[in-house]
Amino acid sequence: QSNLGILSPDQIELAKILLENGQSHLFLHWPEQGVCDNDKLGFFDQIARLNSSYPGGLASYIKTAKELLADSKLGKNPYDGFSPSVPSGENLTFGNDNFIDMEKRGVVEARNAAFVLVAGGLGERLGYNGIKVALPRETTTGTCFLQHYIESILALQEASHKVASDGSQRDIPFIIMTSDDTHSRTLELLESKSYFGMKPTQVHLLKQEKVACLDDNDARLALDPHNKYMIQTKPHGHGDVHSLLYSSGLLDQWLDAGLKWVLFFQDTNGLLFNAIPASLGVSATKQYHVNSLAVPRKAKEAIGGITKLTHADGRSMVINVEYNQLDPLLRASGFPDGDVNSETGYSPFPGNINQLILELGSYKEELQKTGGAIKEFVNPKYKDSTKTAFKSSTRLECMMQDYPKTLPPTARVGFTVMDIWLAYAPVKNNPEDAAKVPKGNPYHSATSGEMAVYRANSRILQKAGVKVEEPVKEVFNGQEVEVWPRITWKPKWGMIFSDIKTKISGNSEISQRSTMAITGRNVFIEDLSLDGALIVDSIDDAEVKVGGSIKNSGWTMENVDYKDTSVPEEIRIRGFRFNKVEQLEKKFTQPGKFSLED
Ligand code: UGB
Repeated sequence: QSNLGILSPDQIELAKILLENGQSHLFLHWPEQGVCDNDKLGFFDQIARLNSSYPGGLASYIKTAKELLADSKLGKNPYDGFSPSVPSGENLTFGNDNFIDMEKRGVVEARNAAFVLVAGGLGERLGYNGIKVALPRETTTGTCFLQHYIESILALQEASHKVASDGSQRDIPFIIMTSDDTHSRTLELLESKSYFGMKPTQVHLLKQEKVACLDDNDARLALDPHNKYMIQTKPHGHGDVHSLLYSSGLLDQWLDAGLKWVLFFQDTNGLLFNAIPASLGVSATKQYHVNSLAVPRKAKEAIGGITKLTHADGRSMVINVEYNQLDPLLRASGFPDGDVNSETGYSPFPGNINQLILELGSYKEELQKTGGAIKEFVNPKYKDSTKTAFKSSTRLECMMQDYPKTLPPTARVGFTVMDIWLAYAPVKNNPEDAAKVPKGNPYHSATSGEMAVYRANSRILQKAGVKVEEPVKEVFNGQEVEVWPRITWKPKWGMIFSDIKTKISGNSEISQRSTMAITGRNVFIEDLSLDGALIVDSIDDAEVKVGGSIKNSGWTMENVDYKDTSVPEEIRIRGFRFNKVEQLEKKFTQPGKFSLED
């Protein structure tokens, strides 16, 4: 077209790709050369980005979109020909001998691991204005998710170095996938907090790009309603993490350095590091290429179900079936009641918590074949039953847990089920929606996420021999939750159960109304009777014995309404705040041996 005369050869190539793939409508409104030329150049900058950030480029995106939209129009089931059944995997029980062995094995393996956090999502369901990793995991200490993740990785790294038979001291790489919505705020948080003690060279941010929106069944790209020289874009989903890792070159570096494992995790699960050492131990013992972490799942809960799919032609795979697809799949394949709880009170399909452990060698090999592209899906909202027009533009999406879909049948794909109280408490839902969750199903809110941290820590201490009083039920932001004593510790105090047990001796008890925050490393609980609030902070070279009877007015909990905008958002979304009436706070800043009386 004559009005493309200002363009460079590269830009002309891009224009050709668009024209050859049914996108001439993008240029129809373009005025003659000399008018809006800067806008036109801006358009091609964006097209170049969209083209280079997608495996196979825009032509491939449009081709796949046409195919998936045609399937969707026909109402084709992506699981056609497959019948679902309940897969078998590894079940771990916290604290038993097998669990302890797996944790120890996991610690040995940790120095051969890289951790990848997918944190490009804005969390629309939560409706929080900031980035989710900056939210406090709990408000007793105010430690945010990102800090907790980094401190957990550092604690694992240190524990792993201690048991390394060859004495090697490799730093564990930590990758964070961000997006335009989260990138700068994630970087600012890291920089303002000196990377929470991690070496900045250990941390890599990989930013995912959004993908082009589609206006109709012919996969015509949608123009931005506010700028007709821009394509409208939306997030492509967490599956982008694989192509970004592949194109970053990091996988080769890791293989050269002798790494063996890549662990993927999501932005707001405050319990996940309770599950990592043991499940990494399972991966190593079973030599799994793919290990998905799972928890018992309530039917219809908004987490995917791990399912064995067997095709009529003999193929079979163990894969996550997303929550909105599991029920229709079951109904279509001989389970007329669909996704329902069994007599255990849970769905027979374990719930995917999207924490994946991949074996690096086979992962790299697979990505070399696929370029990191993950099987996509499309979810258009049609105007009517003719399925000819959309209510609003749609786009292709992909999920990181769909990685195994392209693996050969020889791949060792397994999963590890753990107790919910130990492993899974995400913060995804806003208070209003959480209050509407059917009774018995988890709220997945800021309230339940924080309460779950206290419950897990209390139960771990109970298992280690401390008499921790049982919880009381309270309602915050319309959600009834169990309130256990507010017990927290830093990961370096104890990453695995056998380490935690070495920090506890004698007969100790903690009342339900108590708060206990341990921020030091060498803090030993011995014959402690706590009824109130106790805060112990110590440098690594101080060895502190925490014992005796401590009674004070403690920290009480006050209700806060989530609509009360005079209270900071990160507090009001949990529905309570602490009133720090009285506490025993001890700081030990010198090396040596101490007790609370010192
Ligand atoms: N994320 C990105 O990094 N980029 C994106 O484009 C989108 C998300 P959600 P979802 O464990 O509870 C998943 O929105 O996708 C990050 C699993 O698919 O919180 O609804 C985002 O920042 C589901 O099977 O969850 O559901 C966040 O860290 C089930 O396991 C992560 O991706 C469910 O999580 C997840 O995004 C669960």
